[in-house]
Amino acid sequence: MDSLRIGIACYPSLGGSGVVATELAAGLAERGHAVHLFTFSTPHREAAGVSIHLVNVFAYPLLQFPPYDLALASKIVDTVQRIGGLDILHVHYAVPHAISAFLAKQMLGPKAFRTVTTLHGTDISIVGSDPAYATVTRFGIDQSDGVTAVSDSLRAQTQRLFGVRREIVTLPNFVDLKVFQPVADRADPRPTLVHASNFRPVKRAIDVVKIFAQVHRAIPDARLVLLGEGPEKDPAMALARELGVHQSVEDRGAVQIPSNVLAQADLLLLPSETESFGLVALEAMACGVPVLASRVGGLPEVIADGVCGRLFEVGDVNAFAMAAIDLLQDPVRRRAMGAAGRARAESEFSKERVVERYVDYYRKVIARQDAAVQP
Ligand code: GMT
Repeated sequence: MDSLRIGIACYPSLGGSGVVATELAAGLAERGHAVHLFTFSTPHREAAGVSIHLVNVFAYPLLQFPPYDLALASKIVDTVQRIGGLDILHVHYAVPHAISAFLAKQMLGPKAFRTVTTLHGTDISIVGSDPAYATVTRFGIDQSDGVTAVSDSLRAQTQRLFGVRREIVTLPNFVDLKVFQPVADRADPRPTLVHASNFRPVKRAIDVVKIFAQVHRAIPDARLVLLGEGPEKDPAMALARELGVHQSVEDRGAVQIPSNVLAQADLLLLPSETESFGLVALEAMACGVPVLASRVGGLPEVIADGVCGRLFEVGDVNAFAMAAIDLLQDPVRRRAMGAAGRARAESEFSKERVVERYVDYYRKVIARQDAAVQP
């Protein structure tokens, strides 16, 4: 089948939507499509074979808030005119990318591409639904030729919060099963819990430390490894000191590809307040590591409760801690859960499978007439 010319716009962030967009770009390029990625700094994950177009925002003293969305739209139009066209522009995280895509499309007129917006989570649940952006986010969603969400839960939440009438297709996140794999040898034999996140309040890093403190009381050689950076890292470390467990907490900071650390763990803790998908849970499953997570958002669609991990109510620190202690003391059950997680990652969420689903979706959107909803 013909190869496509695909533009991808995303945040270059270390986790979440930035990783999904970059991995997708690389996967599409590997399949022979011409891929152009638009973002404001070099993405953290490597994107072999992808042309990267960095957006420069012009700052001027009058502009208290330099308009990134306009600079992005301009960059897309200039690039499309230079390279001779794109078939699809796929933007990740609705705010403000769906609006930049709309603007670029208007500017290009009949020569424009079709647009696809992927909703990732906080672009709907926190940022996009804030009164400051709600109206324009709804418009951006309606004006996209295709819209996908990373879980059924996020799809339903979008319909509920925005009263969106148009079709939203669930295309889940995915994992590179060759990069995220179980390992046979452990560098450190101590029972190891891992938490990886951007340490924003929504991740409840304080709960992570409270859970670990209970585990440490029952299993004194247990350790907690923290991956990532963010506003609640310092408060979490301060609590670890207060609870007397700081010497068993290892702060590894921001790690580009967390596969080595995840694969060396016994359990992943993800006690988030809300989570549309929880990419790191899938990455841990691919490494054969069971996940203890909150029963919220899209997490139950990723983690089969009792099969590849356990799910608990948000904030139920005791339940998380008891389950962690049980599993750390029951290697047979833990390994069975880890193997089930790997099997689920292989059957449902492999990079090959999901990248192909995106290509099929692009072709469907390109073939369709009048995809966007009229205002
Ligand atoms: O809000 C964040 O935590 C960041 C955000 C992102 O765009 O990087 O994460 C969201 O998208 C990820 C990729 O689709 C999902 O795995 C996360 O669950 C989601 N975060 C939330 O819903 C809180």
